[in-house]
Amino acid sequence: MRHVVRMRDTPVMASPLALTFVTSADDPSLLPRSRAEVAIIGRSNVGKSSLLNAIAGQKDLARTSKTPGRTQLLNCFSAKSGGTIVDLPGYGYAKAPAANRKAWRARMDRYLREREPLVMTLVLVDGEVGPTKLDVEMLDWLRSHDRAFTVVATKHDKVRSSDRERRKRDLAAGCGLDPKAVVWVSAEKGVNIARLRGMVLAWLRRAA
Ligand SMILES: Nc1nc2c(ncn2[C@@H]2O[C@H](COP(=O)(O)OP(=O)(O)OP(=O)(O)O)[C@@H](O)[C@H]2O)c(=O)[nH]1
Ligand SMILES: [Mg+2]
Repeated sequence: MRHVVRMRDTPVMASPLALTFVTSADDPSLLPRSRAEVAIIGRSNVGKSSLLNAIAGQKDLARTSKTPGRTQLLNCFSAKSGGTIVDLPGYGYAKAPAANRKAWRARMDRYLREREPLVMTLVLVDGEVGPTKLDVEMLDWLRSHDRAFTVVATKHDKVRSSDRERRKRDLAAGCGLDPKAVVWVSAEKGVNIARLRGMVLAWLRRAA
């Protein structure tokens, strides 16, 4: 697969990745030019905005919410070191009207298919819940369109330590991956955030 950066090969980055909010766009064509872009995608409430805040070491950079479906637009942030990160709207919010879900789907397809600087899509999967049907569909879509992705399992702190080994195996198997390919994080407790920052920095340094 293109653009694979393995966790063990990348330096950890203890200091926050300096990010600045650029724009919220409802269409990918309105996003700024970028050298390289990393996208964050996952079901509603999985912890996308929290992860972005943790990477940036800022509490309120991306809005987080207990109300699912909060992030409706493509929220674009630029890294001081170059490149951009996009926090994408969450999928699978049951209460969203069908017309909204359809519009979301079309927007995502267009973004993932056409966004030229996109070098890596982080697919967030809830570590407590495991991959949902929509997560698996998203992974299948990315595979069939030959788009590079990395699965990030969130909320590591919510999985009991006695369950973790089994959960790691099950979550990876549900995603069709080797357990070593999945990055487990906790935005709340800072687990693996420095490692993920190092990986993001490495991706942003690559030209698309
Ligand atoms: N315990 C725990 N809770 C978390 C973690 N990350 C996120 N959460 C909580 O999960 C909820 C959803 O987090 P968000 O970051 O807003 O999720 P999101 O994926 O951006 O949601 P949408 O924007 O609606 O798609 C919030 O209540 C967060 O506090 C984590 O690592 N551990
Ligand atoms: Mg969000």
